[in-house]
Amino acid sequence: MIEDYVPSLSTYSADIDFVIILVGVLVGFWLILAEGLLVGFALKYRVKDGVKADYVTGEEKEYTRPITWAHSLILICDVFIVYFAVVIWIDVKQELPENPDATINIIAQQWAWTFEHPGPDGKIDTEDDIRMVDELHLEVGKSYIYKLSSEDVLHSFSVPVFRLKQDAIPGRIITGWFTPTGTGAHDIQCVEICGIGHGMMGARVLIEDSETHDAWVRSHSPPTLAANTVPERTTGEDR
Ligand SMILES: [Cu+2]
Repeated sequence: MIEDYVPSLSTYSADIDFVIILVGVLVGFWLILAEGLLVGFALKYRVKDGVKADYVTGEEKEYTRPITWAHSLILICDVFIVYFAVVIWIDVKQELPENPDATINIIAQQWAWTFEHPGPDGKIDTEDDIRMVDELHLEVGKSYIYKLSSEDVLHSFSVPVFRLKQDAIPGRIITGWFTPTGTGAHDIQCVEICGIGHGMMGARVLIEDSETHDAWVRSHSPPTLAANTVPERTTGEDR
């Protein structure tokens, strides 16, 4: 339903959609019922010639019973919502993959995103890291841990196709995860008002198959390392 508008491209995006639809259906049902009764009663008991209005305190059993029944049923709906919300929250926000395939650093600042990807060695925080501004490159099917930080003010890292939203807080490094399940180029947004340029703080996530991703890593590895793979030059050319 929701994926017709925004593709669902992470292992947990369908779960988030499920909770959104669950809340929408349950709340929608009670909204329509309550508004229907309100309008129905307003019409049924509208002013009539010769009929004096009654004053009802609503404290009598016959009046409190239907309210108690409706109240209890709504509380049961709440239990369902809270149960699914907590289970999914734990999966998305509390637990991390045990053996992630890669770690990336995400640095927010007014008004751009810097993404640090592992270079050819596959490890982050090493010399061959690939730094990109407003461009996040991922490989489909790989599990990623991200370390999110902010250089200045509050920002919020949002990837709609992953159904992921996480605040970036200055002075803190926030760890989270995702596993992309489909390829393509999609939006990244900042969803926390962070200054005059907030609206321009968009970026792209490029989810690639392994061949394309490997080629991208190779083409962005630092020149010193790339030189190691090139046959040695003769001394004549060096001069
Ligand atoms: Cu921002």
